[in-house]
Amino acid sequence: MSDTIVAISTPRGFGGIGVIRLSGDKALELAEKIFNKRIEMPRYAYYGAISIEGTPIDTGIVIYYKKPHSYTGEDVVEISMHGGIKNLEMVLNYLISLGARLAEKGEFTRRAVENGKMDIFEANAVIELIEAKTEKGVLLASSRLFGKLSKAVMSIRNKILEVNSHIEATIDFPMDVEEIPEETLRQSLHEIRDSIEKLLSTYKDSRVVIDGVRIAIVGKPNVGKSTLLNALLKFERAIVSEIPGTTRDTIEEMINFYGFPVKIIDTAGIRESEDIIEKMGVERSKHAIETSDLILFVFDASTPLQEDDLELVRFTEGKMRIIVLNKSDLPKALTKEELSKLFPNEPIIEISALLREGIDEVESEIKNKLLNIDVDSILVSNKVEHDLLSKALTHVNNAIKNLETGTLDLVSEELREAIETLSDVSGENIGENVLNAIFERFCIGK
Ligand SMILES: Nc1nc2c(ncn2[C@@H]2O[C@H](COP(=O)(O)OP(=O)(O)OP(=O)(O)O)[C@@H](O)[C@H]2O)c(=O)[nH]1
Ligand SMILES: [Mg+2]
Repeated sequence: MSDTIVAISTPRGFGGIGVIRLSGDKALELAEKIFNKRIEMPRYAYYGAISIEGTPIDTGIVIYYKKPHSYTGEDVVEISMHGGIKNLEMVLNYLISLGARLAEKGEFTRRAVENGKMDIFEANAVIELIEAKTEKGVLLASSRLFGKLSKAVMSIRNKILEVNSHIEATIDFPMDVEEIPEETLRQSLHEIRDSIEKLLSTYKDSRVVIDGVRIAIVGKPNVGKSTLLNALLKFERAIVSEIPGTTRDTIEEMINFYGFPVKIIDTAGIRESEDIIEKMGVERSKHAIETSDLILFVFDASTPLQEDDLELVRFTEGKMRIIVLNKSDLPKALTKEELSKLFPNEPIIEISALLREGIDEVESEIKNKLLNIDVDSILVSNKVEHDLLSKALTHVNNAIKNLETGTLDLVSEELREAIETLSDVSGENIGENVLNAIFERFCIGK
C-alpha cells in the first residue's frame, strides 16, 4: 500500500481556480472529511462546501477518479477551489494533518510511470510541455506526449527482438531451424544500428527548440553593436551613444525568433583599456563569446581596420560567425572586399543599424545558420532518453562486432542487453537513479 500524497497542483498566486490533488488509497476518505457531500460516483463533478474541522471556508468542485482510471493509476481526488494562496494552503495543511503526505517534486507523474500509466518519454513530455517557451516547444512536447518517440523506440526494440529470437532458435534447435545467412543478419543489425543513430541525431536540434540559442554581438567600441541589438529586438533596450565604451556590461535579452527562443547578448566593445570597470566588461564580453552559439561580428564601415578588430578576429576564430559591416550609410573607409580577405568563408552583410537597413538580411542569415530545423523530425529531446538510446546503441554495435569476430552466443547476449535497455522506457523496471534524474526537474504538484 502506498501512502496518500497531496499537493496544490496549480501555481502559487491569485487565480480564478486553484486545484488540490490527492493520490493514494486514502484519497477518497480524506476528501470526504473536508467535503459536505458523499462522493459516490467516480468522474462526477460534485459541487459543495469545503470545510476545515466543520468550518466551511470555500466552495468548490470535487472529482474522484477511481483506480486504475486516473492520472497516477491510484485513487485520485481533485478539489477545485477558488485560487487564493491562503485558502488552498489551509486545506492542504489540514489534509496533511489528517494523514496525507506532501507530494515530492513530480511525484504524481512518477507514480503514473511506476503504475504503467505512461512511459518515461511521456513523462518527459509532460515537463517539456509545461516548460515550453515557444509554440515550437509545445509542438515538440505534445508529439511525444502522444507517443511518437515511444512508438519509434518500441518498433526498434521489436525488430531486435525478432532478430534475436531467430538467432536463439538456431542456437537452441540447430537441427530444426534454418540458419540465417550471415549477410542477412549483418544487414538487419546495421539497419537497427542506423535507426537508433537516426533517433539520436535529432537530440542536438531538440536543444535548439527547447533551450534556444545564444547569439553574441561583438566588435570594438562604437561600431554600433547596441544599435544593432535594438534593431533586432525592435525596441530601444540598450543605451546608444557616440562615446566609445558606452556599453560596459553585457546585456541579455530573450526573443522568440521564428518560433525559437533566442538570447541576444550585447557586449562591451573590446579594446585594451586601463579603466578597471571597462576591463571587467571586456572580460564579460569574452565570456559571452565563449558561451555563444553564434557571433555577430560588427565592423564600422566608416573607419579603417584597427589592431582591436584584428585581435577580435583571432579571438573569435573557430566560432560560428556572421560578419556585419555596419554604418554603410557613411563614406567608406572599410569595404566588403577588404573584409572578405579576412573572412573568406563567412557571410558578410552590409547594414545600417541606425537606418534599420539590412536587418532582415542579418535575421535570415541567423535562421540559415542556426535554425534550419524541422521540428517534426525531432524525437529525442533530453539527456535521459539520449543516454538510454546510446546505451542500446553500444550493445547493438557490440553485437555487430561479435558477428565478425565472436560467436552467435555473444551476438545474442548483446542483443538481449539492448532489448532490456529499451524495455526500460516503460518505467516498470527502470533504475531508481534514472527516475530521479527525470523527476528532479518537476515541481511539486505535477
Ligand atoms: N551613421 C551611422 N551611425 C551609426 C550606425 N549604427 C550606430 N551608429 C552610431 O554609432 C554610435 C555608436 O553606436 P552604439 O550602438 O552605441 O555602438 P556600440 O558598438 O554599442 O558601442 P560601445 O557600447 O561603446 O562598444 C552612435 O552614435 C550610433 O548612433 C549606422 O548604421 N550608421
Ligand atoms: Mg554598446
